[in-house]
Amino acid sequence: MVDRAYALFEEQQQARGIDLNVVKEKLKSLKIETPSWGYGDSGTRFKVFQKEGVPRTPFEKFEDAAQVHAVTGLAPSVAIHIPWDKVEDYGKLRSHAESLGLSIGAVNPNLFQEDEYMLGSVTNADAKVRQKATAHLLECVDIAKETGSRDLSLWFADGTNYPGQGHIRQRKTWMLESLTTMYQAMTPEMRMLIEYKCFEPAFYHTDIADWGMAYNLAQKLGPQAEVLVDTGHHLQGANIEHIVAYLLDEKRLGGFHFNSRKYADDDLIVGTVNPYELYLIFYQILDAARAQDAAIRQNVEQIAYMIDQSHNIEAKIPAMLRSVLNVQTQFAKALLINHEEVAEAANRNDVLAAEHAVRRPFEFDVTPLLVAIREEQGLPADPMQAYLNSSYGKNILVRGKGGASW
Ligand code: PSV
Ligand code: MN
Ligand code: MN
Repeated sequence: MVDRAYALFEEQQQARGIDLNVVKEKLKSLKIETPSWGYGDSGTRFKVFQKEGVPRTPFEKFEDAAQVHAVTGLAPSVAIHIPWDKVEDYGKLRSHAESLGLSIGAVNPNLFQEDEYMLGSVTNADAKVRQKATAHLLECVDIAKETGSRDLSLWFADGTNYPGQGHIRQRKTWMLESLTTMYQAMTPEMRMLIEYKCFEPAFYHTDIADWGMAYNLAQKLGPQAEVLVDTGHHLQGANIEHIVAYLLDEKRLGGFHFNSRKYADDDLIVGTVNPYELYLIFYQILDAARAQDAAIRQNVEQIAYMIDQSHNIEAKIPAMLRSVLNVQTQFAKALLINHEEVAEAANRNDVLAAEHAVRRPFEFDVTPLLVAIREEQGLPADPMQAYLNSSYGKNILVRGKGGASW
């Protein structure tokens, strides 16, 4: 039986020229990777809070991640962070993930938690430190081979706090040298996703501070290097959707680290602070999906949608559920944009009509649509409630406190 709310919704969308069957197919294909570190203990620089029931091992992180996928159908892969998720046998971790219906996603090297890296990793003035850092990048390529991961996500804390502390141009050369060594070790299927961040932990200069620097490195390295946009890594007021459109036009958008921010790299649940920004990012992606240039359309197909958050005060599995559901909601809304309507208004220079055509779908309640696709996929209509009704959250309390932390 077609639900009344859905029937009304369908009628409303049909009248706007939107085919809900197309929308539903696109919605069902959305996949969002969750990060292993989002399931572990975390905090701010003031304190890492220890929560009861937090996974004690990488294996348990995958068990928690499987809960998120089971009720949403949205999160079939999990990014790992090395050495936080270091295990003796990555084949075993891979089998464990697969037994849970998951795969291992992006491999994230960690070059910021050892004392030796205080003044930089691949850009350190000490050649021994640079070599050690590069060796870790190569180790991560080997791990990706074992885990079957396509993507290597690189974020560097490298930077300086004071003018003169490091030679900026020299460090730029060292960065490229190290990344070139890593790039050459990758298999043809692999991708290097280069993340940028405007500041923190370094406050004077950061070696890869913005998308332009990441893009420049990617261009020099080759077609398997692309830019990773972390939504929390921009200065106030930056137009992230513009960056997204620009990188797509250059066919260099590797993926996203979704999260919300109010001030800096807050790592809050995506879609909680500025859902319209997320919606407008999807608007640009869906517009690029209609591009004449097949290479742009292909870039859209290859985008890795990933969450990068730390859940400090909130329950971790529900936080991850909220995150992937928020992304799904904004994607659903963006799928209701009538691109011809926008283009037509823009071409006759009707500013308000064009803005209206973009904004209007954001204002629709897409619940009937989401409930319909979940029903068609055999998923619970309300995934959050389904998880909360399950005993999983209570059962994991036997793990006690003192689980994995970043
Ligand atoms: C640090 O800023 C950070 O949040 C980056 O966004 C990385 O992607 C993440 O940590 C994991 O290393
Ligand atoms: Mn990130
Ligand atoms: Mn970050």
